[in-house]
Amino acid sequence: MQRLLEGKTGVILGVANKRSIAWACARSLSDAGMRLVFTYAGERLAASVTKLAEEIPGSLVLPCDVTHPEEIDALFERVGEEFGGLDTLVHAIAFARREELRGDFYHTSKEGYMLAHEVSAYSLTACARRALPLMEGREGSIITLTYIGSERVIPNYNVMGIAKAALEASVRYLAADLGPRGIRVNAISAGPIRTLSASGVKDFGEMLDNIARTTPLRRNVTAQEVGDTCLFLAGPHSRGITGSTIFVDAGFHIMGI
Ligand code: NAD
Ligand code: 0WE
Repeated sequence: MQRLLEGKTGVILGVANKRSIAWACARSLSDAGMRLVFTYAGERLAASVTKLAEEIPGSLVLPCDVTHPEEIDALFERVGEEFGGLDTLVHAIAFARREELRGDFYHTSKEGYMLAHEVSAYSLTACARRALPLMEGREGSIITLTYIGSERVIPNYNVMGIAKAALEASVRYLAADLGPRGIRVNAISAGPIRTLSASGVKDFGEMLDNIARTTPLRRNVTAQEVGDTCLFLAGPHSRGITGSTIFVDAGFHIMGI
């Protein structure tokens, strides 16, 4: 492995356990030499994230629930104090209330709609704003995770699809704002992967089986494949790419039927 990211620093939001897509991103970035800061949302996750981070030498673990703006402030303040700058921000978080992810979309409550957007879409902009002074002039890269439910109707994805559409549009507006300051902003649209967020999703197993039968690659994607695309987007090989949504979905998005 080429140590392409030696001397670089990254912040990763969204590790809950070892199946998290954020964890696969962390592995890929760390293998390339990047020093990492992990965050956890709520004390309930502090111990498990701290334990996982022990596998990544030199990493730091800090709290950050994105519904608490003062925690986002404190995170980037601390990163500035510890490292004096930042090269990569990986945003791999999403949340909607369970009851909003089943049945008809039109039942979505105002509170459920707002919460899904706050955590899953607005938080990217909230983090980017605080990261900006640390990332300026360092060929920085911001990476977020999205899903095709933003552009096609996926049964039960509901309000999360609307939030992902807002997230992808945010990527484009942020890319336009931050490009002149040398910061790129992109999204990875991943195919379905069994993670904590996917557990309990109705008919998830059926969805995976259907994809394995119909995608061009005749299989599902792995978190590691998403992690390696994150490595590509963080590093110099993607230096000409910003504002894009890159599909890591075994080709699912090109199919008509
Ligand atoms: P995951 O459950 O491992 O990760 C979701 C993370 O969001 C958790 O770490 C959780 O702590 C965090 N989070 C929730 N509320 C938060 C808050 N208020 N503040 C801070 N963090 C909060 O699941 P995952 O599948 O790895 O999800 C990561 C990202 O990948 C999400 O954006 C998800 O939409 C996206 N994604 C997942 C799939 C899939 O099939 N698993 C496919 C495409 C995209
Ligand atoms: O973005 C996601 C997961 C989003 C998610 C999942 C949950 C389940 C548990 C957000 N919030 C919650 N809240 C909970 O309480 N994915 C892309 C994975 C996913 O979720 C689906 C999917 C797929 C794929 C939900 C319905 C249909 C398909």
